[in-house]
Amino acid sequence: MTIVTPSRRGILGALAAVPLATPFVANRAAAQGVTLRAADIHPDGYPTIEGVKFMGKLVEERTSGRIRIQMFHSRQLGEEKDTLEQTRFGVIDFTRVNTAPLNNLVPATIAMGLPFLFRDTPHMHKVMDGPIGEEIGRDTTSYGLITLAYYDSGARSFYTKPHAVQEPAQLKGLKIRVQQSDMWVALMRAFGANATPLPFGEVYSALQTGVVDGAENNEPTYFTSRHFEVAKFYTRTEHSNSPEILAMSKRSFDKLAKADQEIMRQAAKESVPHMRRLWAAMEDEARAKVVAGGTQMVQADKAAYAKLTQPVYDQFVKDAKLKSLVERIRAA
Ligand code: BDP
Repeated sequence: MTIVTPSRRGILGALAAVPLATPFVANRAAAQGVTLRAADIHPDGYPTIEGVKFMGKLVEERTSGRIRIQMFHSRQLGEEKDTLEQTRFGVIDFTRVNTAPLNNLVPATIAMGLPFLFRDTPHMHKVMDGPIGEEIGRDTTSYGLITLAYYDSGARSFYTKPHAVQEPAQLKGLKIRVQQSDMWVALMRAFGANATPLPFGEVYSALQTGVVDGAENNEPTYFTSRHFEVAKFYTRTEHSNSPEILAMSKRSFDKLAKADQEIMRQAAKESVPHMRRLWAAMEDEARAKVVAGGTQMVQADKAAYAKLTQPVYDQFVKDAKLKSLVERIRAA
């Protein structure tokens, strides 16, 4: 008898709800076209989704319709940890995730989320668009993932239910949801909060029912997830600028002809400026909407937060590779 645990049922259930995928076989692709599946947890219209759709349009044009990309948004294929696993094993062809769920799998990705490491968005772009981004991207390959692009994710800040958290001392005793990454758990501890790792889809009800007192994210996500309805204080700590990764399953990638692989890489690359334009507009829009919805925007004492982060660096930037990445990111 197979025991189906709730989480397995979740994944299988999600897959069953989706139209049956055409098995991806290269010669079949040549003969009748193939539809590749992409997963994202965000709702339709979110800049990451639009980035991948833009890429899909280019791929379809450049392969004369032989290869199409179908986007499954809004967690239709599961939470990020699930879609990452499924992408690694070729069940899904692409997944767009934050760097955090990759941290425990691909250590180099930790560098991208470290607190206060990127000075601002231009600094993050410079690093991710250059040799460091390429180097970290290469590292995902041995885990079955081809990194095709880095998308923007702005800066992450706290949002809380009971009060704002201008000073880290105000986080004491608060349960704060974090992404499922050891580095993120350690960071919350360093700030003095109680870390509660949860999948993204559980955060709204966790906030509502008091399982957590707060979470942290960029403004667009705070808005589109409607978390602003249940946590009204948004304190600008801007403690991390961890970007998003668009990864393709290596299994799916390897089945493509060389020329099609190149089309895929190039289309993903061209989707980045498109995504970034949408992102900048979305940040402004989200800020205005949450304030109109009753959010109090508060400026944090960022220096006080930054001062507490050394233990995270001591714990996670230990080997030569991470040390060198951090040094080079700082110098960029
Ligand atoms: C958002 C990222 C998404 C993460 C989410 C989270 O775009 O990939 O899943 O944060 O906090 O900003 O889980």
